[in-house]
Amino acid sequence: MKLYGSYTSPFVRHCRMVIAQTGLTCEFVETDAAASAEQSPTKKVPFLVDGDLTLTDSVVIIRYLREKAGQAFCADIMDFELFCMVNTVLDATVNIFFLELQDNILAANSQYLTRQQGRVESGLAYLNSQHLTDSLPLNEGELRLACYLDWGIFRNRISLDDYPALRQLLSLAKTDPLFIETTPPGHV
Ligand SMILES: N[C@@H](CCC(=O)N[C@@H](CS)C(=O)NCC(=O)O)C(=O)O
Repeated sequence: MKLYGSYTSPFVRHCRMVIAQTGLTCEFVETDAAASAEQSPTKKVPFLVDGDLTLTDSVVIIRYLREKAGQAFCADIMDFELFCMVNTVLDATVNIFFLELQDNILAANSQYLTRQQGRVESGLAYLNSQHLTDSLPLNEGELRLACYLDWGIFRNRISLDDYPALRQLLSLAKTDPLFIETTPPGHV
């Protein structure tokens, strides 16, 4: 089994966390944008290849890995709701990030990106108001959230100054040896 991705991607990090948690054997193949454009129809990372099977999205990859290890994936509907909500906010943040990085388009100059930025802000405020665990292990939605927050801070896309519950969740995640082990190079 091979997981293709970059060390910095929060989507890939979540998959790497699940591989570490489940103890499954999976080779990590570092893959840049040019390689993913050639090798995946979605032109994104992560993607996973297991024999004849190719999976092209972190959600299906995580479900596949959990089930292969005999674990449930988001059995609780509110865990799945949190997971999906984080995905929406994460996608919006990644969208803003790439448009600025690659095309120098700023949210201030784009009506749609302004809407995306608003989505990030209202999403973070809502997530901060949710009941989040104060002890390990994190559930799938909380793990998704921790991967997002750590990436968003590293990329200077978000600030948690106004969000104590999100700060607390990220601090808790950082006490997990596997979360530390999957920290992208360059993160502090
Ligand atoms: N829905 C996808 C999103 C993956 C994604 O957005 N990956 C980013 C890296 S963080 C990517 O490959 N972007 C390349 C592009 O948009 O061209 C998943 O959950 O796997």
